[in-house]
Amino acid sequence: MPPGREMRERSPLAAPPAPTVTYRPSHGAFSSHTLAAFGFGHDAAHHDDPRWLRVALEPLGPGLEEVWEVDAEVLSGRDGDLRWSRGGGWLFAAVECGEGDHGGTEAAADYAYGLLSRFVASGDERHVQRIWNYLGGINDGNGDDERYKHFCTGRIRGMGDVFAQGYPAATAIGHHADPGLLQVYLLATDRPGTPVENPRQVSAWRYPRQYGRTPPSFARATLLPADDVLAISGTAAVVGHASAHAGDIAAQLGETLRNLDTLLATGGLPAGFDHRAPLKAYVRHPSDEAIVRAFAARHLPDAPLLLVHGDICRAELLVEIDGWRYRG
Ligand code: 3EB
Repeated sequence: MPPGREMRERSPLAAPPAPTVTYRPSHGAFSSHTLAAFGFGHDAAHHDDPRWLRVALEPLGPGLEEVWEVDAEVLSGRDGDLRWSRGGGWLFAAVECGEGDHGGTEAAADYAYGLLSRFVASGDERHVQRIWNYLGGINDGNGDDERYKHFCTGRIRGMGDVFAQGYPAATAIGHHADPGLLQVYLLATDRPGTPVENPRQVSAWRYPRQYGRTPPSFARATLLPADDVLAISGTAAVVGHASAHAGDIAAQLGETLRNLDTLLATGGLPAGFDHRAPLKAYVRHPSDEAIVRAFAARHLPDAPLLLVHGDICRAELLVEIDGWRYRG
């Protein structure tokens, strides 16, 4: 259990509504209620707005944009490598940096998490619910020297005690852009959410030593403070602590769906992913796009789906899915 989790308290005040997350075809405009918007890959638009992030993952198929909207006016700004926006009790913050400027993967992760954790601690929205991490060459290096493992060590050092309420839900994926580019962005709010674990899986922070010196620090999902949205971490074919179905994309997709369904049930959400449940599939081999789309058409027919080319943090895993499930 992460530090301090038992001390989590519930606010008696009504929580502000969670951001809505939608996908749209490219070329959308920002509104005053836009908390953040994302383009994917090399062809994504450039906008000089702190709320805009070009994610270093190439879309497979149509290039969509992802938009987060809140029910309030949004303020935004920049501070060195960090950009932020806030409104209605919600905060978006993002750091992009070059590993070479910080002396490597571990130091860059420490730096990015240090900037984010100090920034989060300085405002009202200090409860981090969800965080995404994209780094290059995630599976390069052997054993304890794999770049993902160095990332995990730097991440926990840079986090400090800002995540003492319980780890946020997270995604960590390898990109194929500039190999030294590290992108980290988060969603935080002004009151604690509820971490949700998956009874089919060992909690990541309890992974045994074989997976690295520093276990990954994330929750499988977070029930956002109004208790009506489940923010779901990157979910793959991990059962217990082991990877299942090495090299078998179809079987990994089936196992991933069982894990996603289990998270909905454990979080108390209705079964199934409806038209308001945007999902993102990270696919290691672009040649698997058709298999992933056919699986989604059959088992997740209503959920908006964005496919991107990304490497999962264990070399034998071929696909990972994350997303959101709104109650109503
Ligand atoms: C797993 O279940 C797959 O290091 O932040 C999924 C989601 C995974 C987040 C992270 C890693 C992370 O262990 C990998």
